Amino acid sequence: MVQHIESVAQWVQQFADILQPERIQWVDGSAEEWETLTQQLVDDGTFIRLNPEKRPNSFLARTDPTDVARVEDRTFICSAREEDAGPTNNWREPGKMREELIEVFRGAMRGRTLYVIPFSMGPIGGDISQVGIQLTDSPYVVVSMHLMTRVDNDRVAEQIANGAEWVPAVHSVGYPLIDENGDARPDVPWPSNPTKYIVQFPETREIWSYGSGYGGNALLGKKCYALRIASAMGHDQGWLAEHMLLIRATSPAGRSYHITAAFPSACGKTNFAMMRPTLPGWKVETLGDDIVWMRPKADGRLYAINPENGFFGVAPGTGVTTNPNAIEALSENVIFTNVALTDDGDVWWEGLTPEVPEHLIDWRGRDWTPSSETPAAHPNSRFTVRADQAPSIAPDWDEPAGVPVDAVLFGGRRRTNTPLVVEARSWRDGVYIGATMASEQTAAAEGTVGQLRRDPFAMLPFCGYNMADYWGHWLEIGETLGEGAPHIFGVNWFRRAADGSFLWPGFGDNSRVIDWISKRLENEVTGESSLLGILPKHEEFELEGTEVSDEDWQALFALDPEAWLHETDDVERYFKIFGSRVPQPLRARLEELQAALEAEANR
Ligand code: GTP
Ligand code: SPV
Ligand code: MN
Repeated sequence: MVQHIESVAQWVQQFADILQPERIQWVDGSAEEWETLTQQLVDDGTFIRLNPEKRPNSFLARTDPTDVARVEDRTFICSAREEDAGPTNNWREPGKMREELIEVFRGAMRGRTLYVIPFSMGPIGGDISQVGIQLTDSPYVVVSMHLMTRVDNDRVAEQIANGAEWVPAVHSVGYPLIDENGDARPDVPWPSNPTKYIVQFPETREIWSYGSGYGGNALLGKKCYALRIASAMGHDQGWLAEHMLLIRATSPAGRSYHITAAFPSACGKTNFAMMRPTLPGWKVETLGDDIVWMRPKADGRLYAINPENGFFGVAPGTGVTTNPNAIEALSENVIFTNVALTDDGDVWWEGLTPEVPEHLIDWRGRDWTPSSETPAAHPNSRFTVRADQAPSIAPDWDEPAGVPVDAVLFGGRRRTNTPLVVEARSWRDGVYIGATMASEQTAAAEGTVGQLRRDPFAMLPFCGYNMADYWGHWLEIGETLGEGAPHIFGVNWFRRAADGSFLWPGFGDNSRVIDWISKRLENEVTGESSLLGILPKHEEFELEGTEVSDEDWQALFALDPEAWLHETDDVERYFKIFGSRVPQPLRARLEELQAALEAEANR
């Protein structure tokens, strides 16, 4: 048991002295623990138990309306030197931040239970897996961690006893029930604090989170560990931690391809990962929907695992037509957060069904009818469910060895400019596509929805060190892999026609893009050379069964050199903020592209 491991026991005691909880509970991940804690959450008003006839063992939580998404401006990377965090991260001097946080944490758990959660990211003991221990005062976090990670006291203890490095992660919602004078105050359904801190110490591999109970702010195995801390570990140790989905696509000929794809938050990872292909004969199996860890292995290939155990998916837009696999996965044992409640005790959100219920209780607990002016579910409302409940899950999805990656996709939400699909001519060009990705902002984080921002590798909020060094790390991994490296593609499902409609049907029809990619991997088609890379020829691409017209096809790939020169100017400005740390090969690619675009514009 982890409580018998000296280093763990000492660390827990050290924080218990600061946090001053009423009691300590060592979490074991058992079914009984789930039963007890979910019932306690119901009794305390945090959870509403959904109608068991409709959705057994499932719950709805409504958060405080000020605690609904990741808080990027309160996310800090505390490396010893500011330049190692880089210009895209909020940096704080580690010593100062530690002092500040200890004061913030002092007494933060008065009157509450401190839960100690031993967990593994990835199958316990796997050679790409890693363990951690999270402290939290939120039972909502404990039961969410049950679904999202492998919580197991004995087996994690065994790993640590055998010498595994473990990441300490401290979390408090920052709502003590007893103040410093000893006076009690009542609890609320969603305790949180207006002041928030999401803090990573990448060099000492520590996570300290305060003030939020929501998603990536509070489930510390996810973005904080599996991306921010793990990306720094990967940089030091020669592997990659990425904001990517992972699938196996099998062609009508029975050939399988492992594909990862980095899309920014709320840009289609979960949907792509659970796709039902519309193209006859194709099969897609889900391995992961948000994060992958990848390591080059002795055979010269890049192997990937999904370090998570569940899906924390965007609810709105998830429906029977768009993502039937997700809908089936959600039939039982689900935690829903900030969706609407139906009159018969079930859940609803925009896009779940074509018909809109006559009456609902919205995510804030208010009566809602179709004439209401606000959405019934929060745009960043989510479901939390175990991965193995998806009918599309690959039978070997939790094999510790991982799968060899054939193709890596980079894509954002772009109304203009970016083509449906383009293949990079080389690893370098692929890294350039990843490094210069941009996307229109979504509701997944605080900020202005719709605003275009650079989001390199979909890692802008998640890279635990200097982004330019991260690009360099990708270039080095490419060198290590050589011939065995996956092919890299840029994709964009979100290009719009002049009338504002999507040019591409998306969802299951994205299998058509996979089909073309597979033909490129097999060298069955040549594609067509363009300034940006290799584009599909019309006749190489399966469009039958879609309503994509010749005109739409042209528009999906239209390349306006003037608009692209604006794009490369913007990249030039963006690279400048990283100074001399931008790897030379990426500068060279930018210059090449600029020269080619200028020549094209002057033709
Ligand atoms: P995070 O979990 O926040 O990282 O998001 P995600 O990348 O998993 O995005 P998700 O699959 O949940 O999709 C987000 C939104 O994009 C949903 O509203 C989807 O309906 C929409 N979406 C997903 N795929 C497509 C697509 O191919 N075309 C279009 N037009 N919309 C899509
Ligand atoms: C994202 O924003 O990319 C998410 C949600 O997956 S959260 O876990 O809250 O970061
Ligand atoms: Mn997702």
